Amino acid sequence: MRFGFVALAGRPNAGKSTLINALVNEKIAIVSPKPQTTRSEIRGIVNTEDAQIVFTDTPGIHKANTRLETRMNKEASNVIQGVDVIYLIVDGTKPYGSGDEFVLNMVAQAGVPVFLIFNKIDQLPKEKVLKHLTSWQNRFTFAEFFPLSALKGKDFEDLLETTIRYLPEGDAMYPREVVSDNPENFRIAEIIREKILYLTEEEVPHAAAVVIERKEYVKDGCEIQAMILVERQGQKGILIGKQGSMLKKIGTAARKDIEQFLDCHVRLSLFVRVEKDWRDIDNRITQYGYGHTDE
Ligand SMILES: Nc1nc2c(ncn2[C@@H]2O[C@H](COP(=O)(O)OP(=O)(O)OP(=O)(O)O)[C@@H](O)[C@H]2O)c(=O)[nH]1
Ligand SMILES: [Mg+2]
Repeated sequence: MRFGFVALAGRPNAGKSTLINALVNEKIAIVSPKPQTTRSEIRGIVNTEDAQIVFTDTPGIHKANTRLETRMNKEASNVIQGVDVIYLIVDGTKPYGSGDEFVLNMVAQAGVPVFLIFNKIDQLPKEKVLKHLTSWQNRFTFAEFFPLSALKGKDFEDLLETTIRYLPEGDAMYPREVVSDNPENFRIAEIIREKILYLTEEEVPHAAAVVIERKEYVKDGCEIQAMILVERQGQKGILIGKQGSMLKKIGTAARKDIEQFLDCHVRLSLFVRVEKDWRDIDNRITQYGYGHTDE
């Protein structure tokens, strides 16, 4: 039996969360076209006949402008330090560029095998694959490389089998039926945040935090009350929308996904509150469950 940890690391928007969902075959991490979607580590567990792999999705590493972003980067670097293998996930549609250097150095310093996961090949013309791949391989000796599409790909068996060869002997840490160990309320809050990321623009999605204030199972389903925190009055106005139209859209989209996740009928009430500059206040960031905490 083999057991080990694998970190999914890379720049924002590379497709890390899409890949962890594909690997565990369940949507455990939210995904969006906007950078900096993931704010904290998300564990996903894969079992084969003779191995258990604990994958950890991490926030995309980027130049931080707020305390929240600093803590997101720290979360990623912290996860990278304690794993057996790192997947460096890159957007294969672009060749290696100067913006990739920081992340590459960071994963290289961890001193464990790094797999180059060359993602989004469904969008890359065949004649460019080799050119872009070579631009990466010239920079670092990757233990393995896998060109793939996290979004369209179906068969990740080869990737899993190769990964297992790099893991030590050991016993499973999680029971076989566990796919993710993130608390249920956190996953519900993340589903709501995903809809905000899709439906709003510019600063609004990045300034939004979601907290579940009440969740109660009743005889015909589940009642959930969630609070969306934003930094400014203007952002609150945008989130609520004309006669509550935006909040209604977010609520309807989120409710459908939450019903699927909890497998029951859901009544969802959303509220919006201004928590001025929360992204620079450590206590708030911790309270909402984002980024790395020192203690
Ligand atoms: N065409 C294509 N799009 C992809 C692929 N993988 C991810 N995407 C898209 O890329 C965008 C970003 O995907 P995410 O999985 O959220 O990226 P991430 O690396 O987790 O981003 P952060 O959480 O912000 O660090 C989404 O719109 C995905 O649908 C792929 O293989 N092909
Ligand atoms: Mg992500």
